[in-house]
Amino acid sequence: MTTSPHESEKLRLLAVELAQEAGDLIRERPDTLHVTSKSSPTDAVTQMDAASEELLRRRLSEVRPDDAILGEECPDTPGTSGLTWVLDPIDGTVNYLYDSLQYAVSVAVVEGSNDPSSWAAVAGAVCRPSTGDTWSAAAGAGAFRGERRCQVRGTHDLGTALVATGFGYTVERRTHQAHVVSKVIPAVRDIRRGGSAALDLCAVADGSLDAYYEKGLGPWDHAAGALIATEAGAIVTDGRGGQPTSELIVAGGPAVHDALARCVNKAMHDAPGG
Ligand code: LIP
Repeated sequence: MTTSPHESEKLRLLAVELAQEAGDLIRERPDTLHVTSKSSPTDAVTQMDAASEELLRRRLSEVRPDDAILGEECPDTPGTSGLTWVLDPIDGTVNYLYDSLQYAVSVAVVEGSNDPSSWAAVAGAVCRPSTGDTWSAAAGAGAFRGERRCQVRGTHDLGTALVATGFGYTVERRTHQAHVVSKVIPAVRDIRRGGSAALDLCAVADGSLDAYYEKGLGPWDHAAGALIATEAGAIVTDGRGGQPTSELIVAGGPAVHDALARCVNKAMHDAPGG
């Protein structure tokens, strides 16, 4: 990575500021949410997703005009600096739609590539507007929940690990994932399904989960949370030693990650569909 520790810290502070600004915007829910769908009738998006990303993009054009932007809801913006901001304006959109607490704004900045299999994460922040919590990290400088440093749990046995996962939006994908989770449930303490990948990864970072896995994420879902979990001591991979991709993300403490990756990979191999 070519970004200096000092510059990475400045970028972390900017990511926190931007995530919190967008969090303040979406926390003030309008009387009417205008809901449309994307990949399937259950893949919801609201006007607040768009408003959040528009705010993030406008602020980045002001303070980081030479950086590229990759966001969930708007077309990519090219850049010349070598840095790319990766934005999820509302992660956990269905939770937001149902007015439950587990939704977040995720802001990350990466360098070298905008492909999650090869980018180098520089800094990131995840804001949960419903509770005012913000997790953040700069590469090599640790992970924080507010001002408090995060550390993964030291669980040593998959059989006592609390594991989160998520499910996609198409019947074929959900059928496949139901088969996979049916093999994971007997192997772990219990399963949680929170509805936000970014917050699941932050939960691994601060020890309120032991591990997390999911197939089918967008790069914006995990860009910030994966760095935060890594900086808290987690191993975060594609389940096969590489960086997370849309095929699979597996995150967990050193003693649990490999066992979970083996369990999930076998279950995915044996499950129908994909
Ligand atoms: C969500 C992810 C979650 C996944 C959901 C959805 P979104 O992102 O954060 O982990 O299980 O299906 O993809 O769509 O709310 O930004």
